Amino acid sequence: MRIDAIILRELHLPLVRPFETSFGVTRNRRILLAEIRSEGLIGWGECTAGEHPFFSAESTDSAWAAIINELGPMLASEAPEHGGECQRIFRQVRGNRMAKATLENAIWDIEAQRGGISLSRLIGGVRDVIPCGVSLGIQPAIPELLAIIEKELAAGYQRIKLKCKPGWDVEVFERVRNRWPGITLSCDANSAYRLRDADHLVSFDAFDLLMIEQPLWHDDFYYHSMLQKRLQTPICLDESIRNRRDALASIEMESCKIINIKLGRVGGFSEAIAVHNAAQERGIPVWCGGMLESGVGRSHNIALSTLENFTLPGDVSASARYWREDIVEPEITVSPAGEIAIPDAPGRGYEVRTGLVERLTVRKETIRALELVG
Ligand code: OSB
Ligand code: MG
Repeated sequence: MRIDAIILRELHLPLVRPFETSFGVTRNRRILLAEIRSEGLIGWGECTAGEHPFFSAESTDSAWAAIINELGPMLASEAPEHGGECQRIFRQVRGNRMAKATLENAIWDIEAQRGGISLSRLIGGVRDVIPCGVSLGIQPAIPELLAIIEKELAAGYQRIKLKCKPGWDVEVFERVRNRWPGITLSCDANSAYRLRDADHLVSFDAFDLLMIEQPLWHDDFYYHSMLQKRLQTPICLDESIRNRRDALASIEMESCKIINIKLGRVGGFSEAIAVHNAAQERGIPVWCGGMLESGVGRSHNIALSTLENFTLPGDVSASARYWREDIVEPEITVSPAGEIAIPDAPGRGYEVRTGLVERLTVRKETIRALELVG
C-alpha cells in the first residue's frame, strides 16, 4: 500500500467520571490519533499512553515526539503490504511500544479494508460476540463503590475488577463479597505492593478472586513467581508483559497463570497476536485490558478480543461509561448479556466522526517521508 499521508492529532476528551488507580487520578484524557491515508482508504490508530509516564515510561508527549520525529517518517518512506511489516520498519527504535502501536494498528485497519473483511477476520478472530467486564477505580468510600457495582451488574457486565492499593483492599473485598457472594470478582493493584506485603496478599485468598493483577513491581517476573507459590489466587500480569518473550518467561517461571494483553503495551497487533499464541500453546488464558480508550482504540480492542484464547471477560466496555459523546459511530454498546457484538463491515467497523474529532483537536501535524541523505 502506498502511504499518501500520516496525520497525527492530539484530542482532549474529559472522562464522564474521574478514574483513580494506585498511581493516580485521571480526569481528562489527552489522546493521540493517527490517520493514515492510503490509495483512497483511511486507517485509524490510537495511542494508549497516559498523560504522565506512570503506567509505563511512555506518555502522550513522548509518543507524540517518537511518532513525529522517528516512527512516522520511517513508515511514510515505506509501502507495507501488511500490518505485520511494521515491526521490521520500526526495528531501529527501541521501546516506544505505544507509539509504534498507534501506527501499526492503523495499517492493520487499512489492510482489512483493502481485503474487504473485518479487522477481526483479518487477524483470525473466531467470535461474533465478546464477553465484557468493567474496571472500577478507587472511590472516596465503600458505599459509592457498592452503588457503582450494583449499576454495572444490572447493565449485564460479567466480571467486576476492583482497583486496589494498601488501605483500599481487604475491607473493600469483604464488603463486596458479603453483598454479592457469587459474582466473578478480580482486583488490580498496578504494582502497589512489595514482597514484604506477601502475608497481606495471601489474605486476599479468602475472597475467591478470579485473579490478582500486577501486585508487585511493574517490570518484575521473579518476585511475582515467589508470590504465586504462596497464593491460591492466580496472578495475572499486565505491566510486566511487553512482548512474546516476556510472556514465555513469566509462564516458564510461573510468575502468573493469566495474562492481560493490551495492544499499546506490547507494540501493536503483531506482538499482541504473538503473545496470545504463546499463551494459548501453554494453556494460559488471556483477556484484553483497557487504557481508557476512545472509540478508535476500543474498536481495535474489540477485534483483538475475538481471538480464540481470549476466554475471560476483558476490560473493554461501553463508550458511555467513559465519554459523554464518543468519537465513533455507532458508539460501542454492551448487551444485557454483557457482550459486545462484533461488526462485520470491512476494517474496524465503527466510523470515525471526523467533524467531532476536528473540534476536539488541540494540535495536528502531517508527517512526511524521511529525506534520504548521502
Ligand atoms: O491497569 O488495567 C490497567 C486504566 C489505565 C491504566 C491502567 C489500567 C487501566 C484500567 C482501565 O484498568 C481499563 C479501562 O476501563 O479502560
Ligand atoms: Mg492492569
